[in-house]
Amino acid sequence: MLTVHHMRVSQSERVVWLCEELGIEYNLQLHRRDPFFSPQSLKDLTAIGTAPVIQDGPLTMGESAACIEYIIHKHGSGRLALPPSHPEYADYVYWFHYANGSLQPGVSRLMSLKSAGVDKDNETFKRYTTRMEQYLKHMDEYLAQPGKEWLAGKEFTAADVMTVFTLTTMRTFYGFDLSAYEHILGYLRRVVERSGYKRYREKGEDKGFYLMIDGPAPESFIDKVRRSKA
Ligand SMILES: N[C@@H](CCC(=O)N[C@@H](CS)C(=O)NCC(=O)O)C(=O)O
Repeated sequence: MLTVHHMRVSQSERVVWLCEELGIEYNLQLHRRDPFFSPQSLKDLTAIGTAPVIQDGPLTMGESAACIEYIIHKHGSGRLALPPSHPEYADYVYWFHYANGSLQPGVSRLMSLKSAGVDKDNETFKRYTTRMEQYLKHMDEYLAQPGKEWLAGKEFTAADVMTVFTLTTMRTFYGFDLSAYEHILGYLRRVVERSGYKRYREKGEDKGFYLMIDGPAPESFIDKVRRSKA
């Protein structure tokens, strides 16, 4: 049986959500941050020690995109991936890779600069802030087009599963503002209505955690910690 290791409030939400959308059987192992990074129980599983991790027979594997492709093709009969013959195949491949190739690194860079105490007026900070705005505007413009309800058009796919963490939960680590992106906000409202997403929130024990689908920037974890120490 497939085992999915999920660390609460982390990128591994993608894998739990995927399994719920596919409706496959899996064994869920929950981990909690200790206090911010991975607990020893996760560190022991892979060379890098980050979440997610999946186990399937002799296989133990991390890296969300790899876990998602593996599960779709080994356990999901290819569902939620689009085949090359599909008219929206290029959109599917593009947005699937955009998630961890551009969008997530875009926020991670800003989070790292902020946690290192770099000022927002710093040239590098400003350059990466502009780049992040470009990433979001690009996605917003795509979703504004007729027939682009999801990132691969009319069908919900794994490209959506890859992307939503960065637009929601990640905002607790770096609280960026989505107010200017009405089509992204509309998209997020559709996402959270999905029964698979609701089941992930329940089973992944992320339900008590504030759903970050509103426009204004939520207070980030870094700010909360600084405020509590002030
Ligand atoms: N590119 C990796 C990133 C994994 C990653 O950095 N996960 C974070 C959770 S959001 C983590 O485990 N952080 C804990 C740590 O670095 O100790 C993926 O997509 O799986």
